[in-house]
Amino acid sequence: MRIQLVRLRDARTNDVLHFPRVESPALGYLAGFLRSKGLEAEIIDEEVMGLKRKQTIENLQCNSDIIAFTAIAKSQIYSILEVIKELKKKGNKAHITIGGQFATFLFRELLSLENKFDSVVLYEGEETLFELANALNNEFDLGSIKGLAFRTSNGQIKQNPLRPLICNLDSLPFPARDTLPRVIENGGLPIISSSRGCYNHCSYCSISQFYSGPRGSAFRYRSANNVLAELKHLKEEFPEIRDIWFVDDNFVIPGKKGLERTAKLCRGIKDLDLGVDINIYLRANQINGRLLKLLDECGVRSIFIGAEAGTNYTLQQIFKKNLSIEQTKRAIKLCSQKGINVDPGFIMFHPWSTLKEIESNIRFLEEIGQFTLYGVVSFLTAYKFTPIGKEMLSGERTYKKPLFKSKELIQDAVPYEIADEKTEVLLCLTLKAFEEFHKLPEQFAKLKQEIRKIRSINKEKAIALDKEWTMRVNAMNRQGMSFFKELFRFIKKADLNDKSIKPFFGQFKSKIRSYVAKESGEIENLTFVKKKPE
Ligand code: B12
Ligand code: SF4
Repeated sequence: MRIQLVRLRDARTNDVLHFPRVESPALGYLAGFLRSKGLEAEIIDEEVMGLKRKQTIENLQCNSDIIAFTAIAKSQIYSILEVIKELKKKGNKAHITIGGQFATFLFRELLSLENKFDSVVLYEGEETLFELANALNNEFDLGSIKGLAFRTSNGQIKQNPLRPLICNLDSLPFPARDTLPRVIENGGLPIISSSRGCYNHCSYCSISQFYSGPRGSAFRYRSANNVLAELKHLKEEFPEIRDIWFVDDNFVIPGKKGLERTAKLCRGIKDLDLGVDINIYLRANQINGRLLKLLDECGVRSIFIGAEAGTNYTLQQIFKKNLSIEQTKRAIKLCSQKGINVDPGFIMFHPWSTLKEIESNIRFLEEIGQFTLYGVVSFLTAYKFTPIGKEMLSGERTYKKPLFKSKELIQDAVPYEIADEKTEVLLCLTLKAFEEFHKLPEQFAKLKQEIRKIRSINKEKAIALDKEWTMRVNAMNRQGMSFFKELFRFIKKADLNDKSIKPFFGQFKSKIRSYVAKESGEIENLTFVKKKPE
């Protein structure tokens, strides 16, 4: 039984500075699990492996029994559909399945597409995919596989009972790292997943929905010893790694037992002396001086904190964040004092935004002094399967529907317009004006990858360049904010029927264009990435 596990290339996230190129932990875990059961599993990661679409299709035309796709975003689905179409045209007979958050929540929409997916693996995939392989091998009935939804031969969609969540994460084999050498070569970094799920219920987030679907604890974590063993193994196998990204939604676990585990893990990492910088996610309310000392000592250099809003009303009543902006401010201040970089996630616009609120958001971001362009130019995606999306769809929360219906094949989010007319205009103009600006984070992301690459060759040079990089990125973010404020001030005063909007916007865009051109040239001129003559 041969299974191919596939991630296709896709438009990257705008937050390229926060999200470097990485492996797919999902495929790593699935491959590790299947191999531990004696099955043949191959990972095909189009982006990491640098495959052209044609090559991916050729790779998939090799008589495997199952082709299994992963997807976390709608845009990936379109690529997947394109590939399946090609495979079917070539007479490929493999069973085609898909898994992951997106596929789980939208399994009916996916299975109702004609001649595309044979099945969808719902929620955690390891055991279900293994059982699917077993069933296909032995011609068992798919109806007996917990956690599977499938299309019958006459096109009916069947959903089997859900499979409970894996209760002991330590029982899983470590993820396969097939693609890590390429990721490192490209200046990316390895991912560690030391827990699954979350104990919070923020209204815009899919995580708590995903892990509260099946029976079992919605938040589980691996023991400190198990994580340390993986880290030790990883460093032995890949001594060149200099950074690690823990993708746990909350690196610090609450409660007495959780905090003990966190402390044990941090001390263990310190003792391993890995010589790596660590990036983590934390909630602001968990941060205190004692914890920061622990984190600092084990090498944590960057913390992503979901700040999300600049007013307590939005934070608590709309985003249901169970936090206050005062807690966020305090947490960020403590991190800065310790010299730990903070990346505050932020959602500038949402369906009920007003100009007054945008003004408070600007004030908040300027006060904390840490913001990213991605956060300044951001808006809520109200996924259908999140609490806020469900409330909008059920009418529990009223919102302004757009005039025109979307013709998209798959609708993963609730389309909306901001009810306040001026704020809607501000969002539209912001998105348009900043289209050009996004070129800079892309360039900076590439530069960061180059810096990572030279870290093992010339550490001192890499540190100096990293400083220069941080300075320039901060300057770019400040400039981005300054442009945003200029647009905000104009819209606040403007009469929307006034003819002056068009000329102002034309000038504004060309100002952004010249800034981007100048800055872009300067980044290019940072000579350390000079190419060798051919
Ligand atoms: C690492 C990460 C990334 C990485 C890599 C993602 C990847 N998988 O390739 C990068 C940086 C590229 C990324 C980008 C984005 N991400 Co992201 N990302 C994450 C993060 C932090 C961790 C994911 C992870 O590795 N988890 C650990 C693994 C083991 O779990 P898993 O992926 O869920 O996989 C399990 C199951 O889902 C299932 N499964 C998954 N795939 C498959 C496939 C098969 C065949 C089977 C059988 C099973 C299966 O089995 C796995 C093992 O049990 C999550 C948050 C989270 N905690 O999940 C967000 C998250 C997945 N990202 C999210 C989003 C929105 C994005 C972006 C769209 C952001 C943006 N606005 O641009 C982009 C999408 C870019 C793109 N088109 O690819 C959302 C997804 C929301 C949704 N659709 O439901 C999440 C949940 C964050 C959030 N709370 O909002 N992301
Ligand atoms: S946003 Fe973060 S804290 Fe909130 S539910 Fe999602 S993962 Fe948990």
